[in-house]
Amino acid sequence: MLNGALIGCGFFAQNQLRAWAEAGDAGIVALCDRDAARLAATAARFGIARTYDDAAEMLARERPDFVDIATTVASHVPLVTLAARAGVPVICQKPFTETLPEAAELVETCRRAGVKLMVHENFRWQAPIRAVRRVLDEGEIGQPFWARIAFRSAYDVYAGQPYLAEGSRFIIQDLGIHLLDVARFLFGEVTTLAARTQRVNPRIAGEDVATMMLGHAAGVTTVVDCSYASAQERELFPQSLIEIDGARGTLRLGADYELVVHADGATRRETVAPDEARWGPAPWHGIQHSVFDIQEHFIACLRGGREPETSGADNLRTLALVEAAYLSAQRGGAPVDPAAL
Ligand code: NAD
Ligand code: 89Y
Repeated sequence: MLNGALIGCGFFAQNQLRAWAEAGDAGIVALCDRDAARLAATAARFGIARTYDDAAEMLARERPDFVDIATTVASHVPLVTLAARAGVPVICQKPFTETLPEAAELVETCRRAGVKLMVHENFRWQAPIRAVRRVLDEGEIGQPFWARIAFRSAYDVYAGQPYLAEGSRFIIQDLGIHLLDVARFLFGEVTTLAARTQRVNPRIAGEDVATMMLGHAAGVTTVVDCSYASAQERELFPQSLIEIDGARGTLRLGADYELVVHADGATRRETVAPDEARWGPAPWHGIQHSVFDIQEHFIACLRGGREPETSGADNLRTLALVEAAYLSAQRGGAPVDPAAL
């Protein structure tokens, strides 16, 4: 059994703790939060007796097998550094850091300390995204040449995560980051990115709409578009809709996780929905199971001495896409080479 410690008992940590509670051979034995009320409520909810208001003290006393950092981005640099110094393997929530140089430095700090580092970049672990990847890997629609990854919603994310309304950067750093990572997961590295951003909701500080066009080294063109200002007849949060055109046919991941593959003149349909009974309550079941899966993956990597898919080093390339998007938007949509950042 691997004993973990978790820092940050806020909104999303509840999903992580639910998944840890179901894990076979790993669990959380100590919690830390600076907010006494949140700490106490979370400890009671998950029956975790050992609690701390100071992360350094927790790591020194508990000497855990890993630490799960579930705080918001501003605290990631000091907390990951702390874990690296203590020699404790780390999972850190996205966005990993606010800037690319900070992220590169943290990756290097962990490498020098010999500490495994995974960024909790979970969207690529969603069942429908894995199903899409399988269709591509099996060559069902042939060589893809064009794709769209869309996330358009008016779900009130500010209710659960009020800080999202406050930062000068919003949707690309918070949500677009997942879609950009999915684009990398499906089609490989990106050599050019052009973006345009908009703010529709006047009560928030950052952008709530972003439209990005990616050129992949493998030749695919991907449109990644996201919005939290799009009220539709049916609210589909947190579903990502995907369209892929390939040399032999097309793939469509539509509403309610319906996957339609049309190839060589024949069409097949499949529902690739996560199991609501197991992962509910809706609509968060769409994300909850991916939290379980990415945590299982981390434990398997710890035990097997493997690099996680979304290691710190891997995540630098997703963060570079985020930076490229903001830079391109600032330059009026001019294309940016993420590798040059
Ligand atoms: P939150 O503000 O609700 O919770 C963060 C908690 O961390 C707070 O309770 C705060 O007191 C605590 N904290 C901050 N710094 C600390 C420190 N140094 N020591 C101890 N405790 C500290 O935030 P949230 O909404 O839970 O978001 C956390 C992270 O999860 C964010 O980075 C967010 O982007 C990410 N998130 C990811 C997903 C996903 O699907 N992967 C979904 C939602 C949120
Ligand atoms: O914080 C975001 C995330 O990572 O997934 C959805 C979210 O909770 C709101 O955009």
